[in-house]
Amino acid sequence: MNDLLLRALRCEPTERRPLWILRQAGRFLPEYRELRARASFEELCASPELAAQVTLMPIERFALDGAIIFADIMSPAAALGIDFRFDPGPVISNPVRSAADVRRLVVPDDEIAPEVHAAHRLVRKALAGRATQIGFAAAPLTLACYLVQGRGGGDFAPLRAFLAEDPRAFGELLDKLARLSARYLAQQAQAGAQVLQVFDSWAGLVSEPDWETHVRPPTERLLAELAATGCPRVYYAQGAPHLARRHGTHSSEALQVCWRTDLARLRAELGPAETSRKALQGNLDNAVLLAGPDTVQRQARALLARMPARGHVLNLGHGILPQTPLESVAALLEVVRSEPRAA
Ligand code: 1CP
Repeated sequence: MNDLLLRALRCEPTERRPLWILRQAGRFLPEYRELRARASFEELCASPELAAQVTLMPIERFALDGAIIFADIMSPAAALGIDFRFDPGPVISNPVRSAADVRRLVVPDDEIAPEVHAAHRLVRKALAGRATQIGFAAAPLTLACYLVQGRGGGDFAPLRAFLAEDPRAFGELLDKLARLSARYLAQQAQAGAQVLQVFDSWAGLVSEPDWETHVRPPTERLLAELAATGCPRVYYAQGAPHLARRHGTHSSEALQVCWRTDLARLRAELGPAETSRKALQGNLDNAVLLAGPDTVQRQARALLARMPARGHVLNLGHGILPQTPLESVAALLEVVRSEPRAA
């Protein structure tokens, strides 16, 4: 059984560093593109069999140490009564713009996005312990970005305006989204997820004081609620180096940051894995993989040389780009497999 990722996230010793890749179950894989030529993204997500098949694609090809379930951060939003489609990112037809809109959102008690849990059950069987299974959901702030602006792009000015104008309604929105994600992630754990990752892709939009006052409390409530699952919790913050140390104070077992943060310095600031019990995941620049296998190996070896192995999971700083050559991923694998030291 491969439990490297689980052990590394708990800051236990491992024979080598685990590796998995943000957005590994997607468009950089020719087999995914082939499937997408025959079925829409929505169709893949709606079918537990197809979603399970895509989840396993990067494992079959590269034997990575983590298998992230194929779904989207929008998957649980339908349960709130949010109406959306993908083009190619989420486009919401009824964005949340007022206190009245927030009040109308009801977090359901029953199963949220049952198709995702069905996919987890299929993956758990098919994986047979070859990799650790990862469930995920959006952090409250990141889901709110899409719900308020109605789509991705720019720096989510409508969201920041909403926070400035009506902090109480904004707080209510984040609170509901935290409860939605907490329930949805606990259900994923029941269905087979062994690690729970919370994606805060737009964590860097807010200032330090706004984070402290308006964002940290609901995000921490979500993470704290998940402690009962027994799964290691990973909080991922993209584009937020000004908040990295504060993100280190969350109760999650692990923190993943983007390439802008010096991971080794963050490790020094948080303290060694052995005492801080905070694992770090990341944070190779996803663009490095476009430069080909030699550059990948040079950059990855440099990161490994600076970053103590204990409690480190090698990953990218942001999602793998669709045009990434397969040879770059193979080169990255070779780096972790040939590292001489154990943690
Ligand atoms: O095939 C296609 O055309 C659809 C593209 C696609 C895919 C493959 C979307 C639309 N979502 C996904 C799957 C997805 N999304 C996964 C599955 C596992 C995997 O790819 O390995 C995951 C983990 C996500 C997470 C996600 N979706 C995030 C957080 C991670 C990150 O990259 O920061 C975000 C912000 C989204 C929103 C989203 N969904 C899809 C797109 C293109 C986007 C980005 C939209 C934007 O520009 O803001």
